[in-house]
Amino acid sequence: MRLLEPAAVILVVLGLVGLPTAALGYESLRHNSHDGQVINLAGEDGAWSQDTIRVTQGQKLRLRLTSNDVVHGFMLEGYGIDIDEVYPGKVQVIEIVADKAGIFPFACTVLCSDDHRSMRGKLIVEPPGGSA
Ligand SMILES: [Cu+2]
Repeated sequence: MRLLEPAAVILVVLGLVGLPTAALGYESLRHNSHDGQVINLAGEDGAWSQDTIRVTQGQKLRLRLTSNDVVHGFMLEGYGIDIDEVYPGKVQVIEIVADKAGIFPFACTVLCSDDHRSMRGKLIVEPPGGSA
């Protein structure tokens, strides 16, 4: 019986320390890992920092949206993305799986400047081994 007490204490300590550590480690890994493409897209002076994004169908895509001047919005047709909170100095993260092949327009949705209407671009999702 006396031999089992230290073993029981060790098991309890391992449970108390190990489970939270494993849970926190998993959460950290989940937030930081991204095995797809990461695109930084900044709005400034009536334009996005890039107007064409190209991915392969099935690929994960993380868009990190920000503004270098005023509040912008972002809408991506075909993937149900429509946000109006792209603030200067802050990053809005959108993640999609580009599971539909084709050409999907994106645009600013907040009247931000005289050049607002030119804040357009396209997401090109190419099927594996082919072109959209
Ligand atoms: Cu705009």
